[in-house]
Amino acid sequence: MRLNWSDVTPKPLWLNRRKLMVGGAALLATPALAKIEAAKSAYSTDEEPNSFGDITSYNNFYEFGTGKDDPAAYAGAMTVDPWSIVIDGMVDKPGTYDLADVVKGQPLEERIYRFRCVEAWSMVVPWIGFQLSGLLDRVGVQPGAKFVAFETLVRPEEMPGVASPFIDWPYREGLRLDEAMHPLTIMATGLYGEAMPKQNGAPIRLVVPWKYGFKSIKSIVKISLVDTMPQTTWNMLQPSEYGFYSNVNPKVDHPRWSQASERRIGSGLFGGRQDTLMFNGYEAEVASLYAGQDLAVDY
Ligand SMILES: Nc1nc2c(c(=O)[nH]1)N[C@H]1C(S)=C(S)[C@@H](COP(=O)(O)O)O[C@H]1N2
Ligand SMILES: [Mo]
Repeated sequence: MRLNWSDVTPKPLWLNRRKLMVGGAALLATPALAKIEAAKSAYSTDEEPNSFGDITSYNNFYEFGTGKDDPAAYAGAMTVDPWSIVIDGMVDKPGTYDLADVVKGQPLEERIYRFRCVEAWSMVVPWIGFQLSGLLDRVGVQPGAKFVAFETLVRPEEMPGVASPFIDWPYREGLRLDEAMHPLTIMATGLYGEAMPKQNGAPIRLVVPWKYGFKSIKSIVKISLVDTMPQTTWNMLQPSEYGFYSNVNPKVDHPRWSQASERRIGSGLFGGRQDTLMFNGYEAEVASLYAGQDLAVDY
């Protein structure tokens, strides 16, 4: 069944979003996005999605600056067409793939996921995407591959933030192969039924809903299948605070703050603090991946 985003979004939100668009702020940040049709996924939470305005105006995308409003202000300069992704390492079909070729044949779904930042705020986002496993199956993962490494675009002339050397660009992230193959792990190409806004990681980004938000790397240009644990940006910056796994875990505090609760972004109806759930509420689906691991050691 083919659904439009307005069919799968609760009406009050849809109206609210119309108002925001008419109001101008969201419109300025996200001009002329292409509509994407996608079926609603059974993996969706039934929690209320945040507004399009919240999702596109409160962002972390350090390539455009460290302020929450920097991505909405500056990501518009990023060219996302043409876009290609290098897929290399231990794969049967390595190469430089055009974005259209990466997406080709992958069933797009709307996945309404909880999304939890390590800074103890959260949102609910109606992503559009496909399972990373579908792409990995297509390029053929070779025996011996144990991890997947990802890199973001670095284009200084379009990204004012990369002039700051505090991050060793490109932004990088990684997953263990079983995490990458998990059906909850998606490559997202849009949200709210439209092509991905640039501040959210256009044209394609990772979304791993049971991990802290920084694992969900944006604007991906390289995917490598490797046999050793890859370096990741936040682990390189501060290994005592950010481990490779970075599973949402209310029982393992960040050294400088508690992870027991979170602030749901948004005002009025959707605002407020709530307890953080183990694996961000996806415990039933993913806990078995970590059987036998001490999550205080593998944080
Ligand atoms: N390339 C890149 N990807 C990134 C980041 C970044 O700075 N650069 N920030 C991460 C962090 S800390 C979070 S919380 C999420 C934010 O995603 P959102 O802006 O779509 O909510 O993106 C993640 N992916
Ligand atoms: Mo984050």
